[in-house]
Amino acid sequence: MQKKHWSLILVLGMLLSLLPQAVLAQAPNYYTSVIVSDVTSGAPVVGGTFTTDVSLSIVNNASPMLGVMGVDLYLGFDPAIVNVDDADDNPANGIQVNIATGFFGGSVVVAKNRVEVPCTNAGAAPACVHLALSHTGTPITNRTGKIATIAWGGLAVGPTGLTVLPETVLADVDGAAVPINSTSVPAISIVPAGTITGRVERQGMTDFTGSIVTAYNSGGGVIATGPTDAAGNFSLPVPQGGIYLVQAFYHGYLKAQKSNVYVVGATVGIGTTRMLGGDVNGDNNVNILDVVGIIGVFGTPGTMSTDINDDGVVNIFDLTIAAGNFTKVGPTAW
Ligand SMILES: [Ca+2]
Ligand SMILES: [Ca+2]
Ligand SMILES: [Ca+2]
Repeated sequence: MQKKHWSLILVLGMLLSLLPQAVLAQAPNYYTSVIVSDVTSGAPVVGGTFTTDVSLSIVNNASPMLGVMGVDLYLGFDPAIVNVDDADDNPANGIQVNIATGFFGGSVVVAKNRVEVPCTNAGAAPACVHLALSHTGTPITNRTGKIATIAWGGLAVGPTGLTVLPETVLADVDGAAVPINSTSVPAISIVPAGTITGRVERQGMTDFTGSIVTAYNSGGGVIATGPTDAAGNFSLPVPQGGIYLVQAFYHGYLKAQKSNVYVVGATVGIGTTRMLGGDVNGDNNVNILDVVGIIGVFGTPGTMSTDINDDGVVNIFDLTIAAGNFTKVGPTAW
C-alpha cells in the first residue's frame, strides 16, 4: 500500500513538472529569428565565389506589439576556409558587405559594417561579419526581410563555420534588448572545384563568341554561367561531386542541352554541340511565327534575333536557316 502511494505521488509529480511549460507559462507575444540563407548564387568551391543572405524576422501575435529598431550582428566564420569579398572593392576602408533594405527599409542607418579578423567583442571567434544597423522609421513589428548579402570566396576545403555568435542582439525603440528566439544557419562546406568544359557552335556562323552556357543543379538553381569564346569554348567552375544540367543559349537559336553531367573529377568535358538557328521569338521551337518574323524585316538590319547569322542584315541566309529548321524544337540534345 505504502509503495503504491509513493509511485502515485511520483507520477503526479512528473505530470506537474510538465504543466508550467504547457499551461502556466505566459506565451510570448512575439517570435524573432536571425536567418542565414543557403547559397543564393555561385558555387562554394575552392577558388570560387558564392553569396548568402542574412535576414531578420519578427512576428507579433498579440498586443502590446514589440518592435525591432536595430540589430548588432556577429556572424562568425572560419577565415582559413572562406573570406569575404569586399562589397565596394576598396581595401582602404576595410572589407564590408552589401547592406540590404528588405527588413529595415530605406531609412536604414549603418553604424558598423566590417569584417573583423579576429572578431573583436565576440569571445574567441577567429573572424566575423559585424553589422550594427538601425533605422529612422517606425519599429518593425511583423516582417521578414534581408539585412545583408555577403559574397564569400572559397579558400580551402572544409566547413565554413558560419554561425550567429551569441553576442548578437536585437534592440527595441527603448534601447532594450529583444530576445532572439531562433537562429537558422545552413551548414555550408567548401568543396574542391570541378570544371565543365565544352564547345558550342552556331549554325551559319564561324565566330562563336557569346553563347551563354549555364550549369544548373537538380533543383534548377544556377551554379555557374559564362560565355563562349570565338572558338565556342567555355569553362564553368562547379562543385565536384555534383550532377548538373548544362544549357547553351543564343538569340535566334534553339537552346542546346546536356543533362546528367557528373562532375566526378577535376575537369569534365562534354564535347561540342551545334545550335540550330531560326527561333526568332525565343519560344524554343521554329515555326511559322519565326519565318514571318524574318520576312517582316527582310532586307533591314533587323535585331539580334531576326539577323540569325549576325552578318548585319536580315536576308536569304537567315530565312533559309529558319526554313530548314522548320518544326524543330529545343532544347536540342548536346
Ligand atoms: Ca571596402
Ligand atoms: Ca520560335
Ligand atoms: Ca543575317
